[in-house]
Amino acid sequence: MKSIFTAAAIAAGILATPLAAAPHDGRSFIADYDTNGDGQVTRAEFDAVRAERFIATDTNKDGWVSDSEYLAEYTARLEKQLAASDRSEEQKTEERQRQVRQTHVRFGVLDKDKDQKMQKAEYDVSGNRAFAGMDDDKNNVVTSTDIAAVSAKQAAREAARAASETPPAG
Ligand SMILES: [Ca+2]
Ligand SMILES: [Ca+2]
Ligand SMILES: [Ca+2]
Repeated sequence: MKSIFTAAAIAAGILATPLAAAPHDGRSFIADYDTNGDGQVTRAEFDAVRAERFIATDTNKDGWVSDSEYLAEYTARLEKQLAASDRSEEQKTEERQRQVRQTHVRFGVLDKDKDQKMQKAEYDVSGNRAFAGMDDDKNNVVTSTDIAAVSAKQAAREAARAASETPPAG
């Protein structure tokens, strides 16, 4: 039963969400940031991982992240996902192109003062938003209960959107 359920869930996930959503999806959120392995992410854990990631992404160590540094970090993560996926080479190429475009757009949005540099403060704005988006009960700890609540809300929103996009019959 378990394996059937898992396969169905994976299939549903692939159909429902583009690969791009994967790094921000609930299960990977906990996997990414739960450094002490207790199944939940505190704000302190989240901030520590983000701070490390910012430093790692700033490969030339000039204190800010450039568009190309940002893209390189994202591409490395994307390639790992693509390697694990069973998409065709053609689909993977398409996905890469799409993701590169989106990553440039995202960089532009994050770079609030438009100096072509992503400073730590700008990076933290997106981190704050990501954490707040997952922390459903706003107690500064993201648990599997928060993730379930957020996923349910997201599914409801998507269902509502799908319904509104369906042209009326006749
Ligand atoms: Ca933890
Ligand atoms: Ca840099
Ligand atoms: Ca900037």
